[in-house]
Parts: sequence; C-alpha cells; structure tokens
Amino acid sequence: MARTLYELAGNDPALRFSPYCWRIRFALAHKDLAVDTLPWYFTDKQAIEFSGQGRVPVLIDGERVVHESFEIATYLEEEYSDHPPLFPSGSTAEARFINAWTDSIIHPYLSRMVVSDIIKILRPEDQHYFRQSRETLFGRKLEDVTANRDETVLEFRRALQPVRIVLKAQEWLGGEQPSYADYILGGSLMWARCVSRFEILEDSDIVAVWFAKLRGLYDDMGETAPRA
Ligand SMILES: N[C@@H](CCC(=O)N[C@@H](CS)C(=O)NCC(=O)O)C(=O)O
Repeated sequence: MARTLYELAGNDPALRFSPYCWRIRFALAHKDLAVDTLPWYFTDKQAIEFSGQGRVPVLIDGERVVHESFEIATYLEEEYSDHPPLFPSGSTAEARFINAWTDSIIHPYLSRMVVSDIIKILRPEDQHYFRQSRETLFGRKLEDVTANRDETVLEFRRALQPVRIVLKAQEWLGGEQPSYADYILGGSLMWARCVSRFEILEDSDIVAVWFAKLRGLYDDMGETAPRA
C-alpha cells in the first residue's frame, strides 16, 4: 500500500527539520512501515490543501489522510496494532502529557536557542514568510529572540531534570524499549540539531546519551540526517 509523508524541508530538500515530522518518522520506523517522504515548504500551502489545513506532518496511508502528529501516532497504533506498540501501556494518556509538556515547556526554550538559525536554512521564497509570522508571534526580531541563548541553554537544561530522573531509572521514557514518548522529545531535539550547530546539551548529560542512542535507532536514522 502506498504511504506518503509530507515533511517540512529547507533550501536543501533533504534537510528535514520539523519536530512533529520527526516524531512521525520515528513512529513509522518503530512500526516497521515503509514510507515515501516528500519535502514540503512553508509557503507551499497548496500542496497539502487536500488535508484541509496548512501544517505538516500530513500522512497519506492508502485512502486515509491524517494530520496532527499525535493523531497520526494514534492512527498508526490502531491501524497497525499487530506491529510493535508506540504506546506500550495500551493507553495514549501518559504520552499525551509528554506531548503537551514538550510542546508547551520545551519548545519555547528551543525556539529561544535556534529560531534565528532556521531562517538561514530556508529557501529564499520561504524566508519572508517565516520572519514575518515568527516575529509577529514573538513580538521581536528573530535575532533578538536568541540573543541570550547562552543563558537560555542553562534554563533549558534545568527544565530537563524530570527526564534525567526517569532515565536514571530506566533506559527509555517508554521503559525497556523506546516508545512514542521517546519520539516526542527526541523529535523536538532533532529539530534543534537539524537547524543549528548551537550545543543544547552537554555530552556527559544522561539526556544527551539517551538522545544519541535514539538517533542511532533504525539504521542511524537520526544520526545521519542532514543538518545545517
Ligand atoms: N500540532 C501540530 C503542529 C504542526 C506544525 O505546527 N507544523 C509546522 C512545522 S514544524 C508547520 O507546518 N507550520 C506551517 C506554518 O507555520 O505555516 C502537530 O503536532 O502536528
């Protein structure tokens, strides 16, 4: 069955950097589901109009069109219940919390560290849209948003303390095996890694060790992904 994933891309179409798309890339690999990934660009709304909205990831799975990363993960879990589970507890409840925590607490830190690097990797025709929409959102110039990133990174590392506590007790956020919870946070760290060379984690941090292990999954999928 044909399966296609629309993913946010940079000027180099191979550079895929959306945290939400990375979550789904890992989820599909976890389920051992082959997929064709198509580059999508911020100003290319028309290309995903068929999904009834303007954001990626968008997954086409045979006849089905699904958007919203958490909805896609839930869909994959139900549709491919005989494949390895993304939600090993049998419930999406805990992962929903990790999703909300990552998006609402971790993403603002990541934005404050890398958003001014994103514009440098975009196609020229997407740069204006990105600057205008994000500067409206932040109420400041992109360069001002990241101006204090040497301080922000310290706050960010402190905010990861709950993850450290969990990883001291178990190998993955999912327990003995990686699960969608790992792909949520890992996908967001892939975003920062793909768009910027700013070091957000210290090598000795258990979170960095976990993230490196996550990147090594599925034939080094995250490790070998193109970066800025
Ligand atoms: N809650 C959505 C968020 C999706 C989202 O915001 N995707 C971004 C890319 S990282 C996007 O498509 N943005 C389009 C735009 O800003 O115009 C999800 O989890 O899938």
